[in-house]
Amino acid sequence: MKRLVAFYVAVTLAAAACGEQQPLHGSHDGTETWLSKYGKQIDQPFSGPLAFSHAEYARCLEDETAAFDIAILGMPFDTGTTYRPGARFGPYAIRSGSRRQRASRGYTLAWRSNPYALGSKILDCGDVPTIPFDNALAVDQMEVAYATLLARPLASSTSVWPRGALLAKDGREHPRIISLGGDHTIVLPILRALNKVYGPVSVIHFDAHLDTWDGYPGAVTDQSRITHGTFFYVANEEGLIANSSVHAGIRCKLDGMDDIKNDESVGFHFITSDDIDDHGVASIVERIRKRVGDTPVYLSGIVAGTPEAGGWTSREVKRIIRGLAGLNFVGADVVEVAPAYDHAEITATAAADIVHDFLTLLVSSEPPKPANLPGRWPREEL
Ligand SMILES: [Mn+2]
Repeated sequence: MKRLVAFYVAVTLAAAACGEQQPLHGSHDGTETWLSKYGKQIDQPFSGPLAFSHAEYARCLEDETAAFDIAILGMPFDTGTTYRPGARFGPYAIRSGSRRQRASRGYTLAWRSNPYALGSKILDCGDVPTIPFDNALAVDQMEVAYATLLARPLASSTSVWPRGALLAKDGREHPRIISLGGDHTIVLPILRALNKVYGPVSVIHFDAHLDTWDGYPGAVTDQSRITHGTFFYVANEEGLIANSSVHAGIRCKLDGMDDIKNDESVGFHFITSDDIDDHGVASIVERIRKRVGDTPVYLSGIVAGTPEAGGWTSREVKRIIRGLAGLNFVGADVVEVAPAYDHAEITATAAADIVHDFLTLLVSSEPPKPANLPGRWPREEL
């Protein structure tokens, strides 16, 4: 009862603080403007232009004055899929899934920080207008776009990631990009662009599939070798991947153990989806950290795409991601969100949430430490 009274007192006080009830017949006298009466045009979660988390948006490829430390970049390319096309609508879907996110409400208990409030300028740079009729042309467009943004100066006048300058071949700190796919093929042009800045990078690859196959039945031309299941093989042929890469969550069917031998020759070790039950999150984190060490790391995360039963939950993936903070991340992506197969936007919402984790990951120097938060279980009175 005491609590109920306190609640009503609080509600009454809040109502008084927020102004008076508007008369039902209307009160506009013709002189007040929106700005004078209601202030800024702040988007509701369901209103406003479609930028990631209502962030500032620029057409960065053509606007050379657009400044950022971390860019969100859409790559709506989906003609490298072997099964379900439709991820060209992924950037749209992930941005739509992010509409309940915003910079002023970016603090999470899990990280105990807000990535938008730690000094880095985060900008939604729009989409690469990939051509849907010619994969070779589209792959080139994505590489040129990525390289263009990588070459931009930082928005911040001081360093936001000191290790970045040490890792780059030119000794300069480069911006970092979180790409929204698109099918997984987009990683090949991304690795080509990153290679020119950092040399070969380790890849942490969250996926059911290896994506290191050397071809696809009937794909007899050079371009048709490049698919969302073969791009790592091609990347290794081109010397883009360090021999310290790792897959996480593997559970696909294989031709046999030759696939694993081939995978190892491409530069990967792997963690299966069952390993989370046998070894736990902490061991998986430790194994990934040990594998990539202090090399430059590219993080690639698939959310849906070609579905395989028995995968990790988004909660498990989020915990692993948090454990990876402090590694030398030079870029990241979320790929294979195809909204046509996404019931009630659950995949797009998860993908947008993981992008928020990636943003926090890029601005965090170490994993969040467990803390006794007020009210957190276990507490005697609960
Ligand atoms: Mn994949």
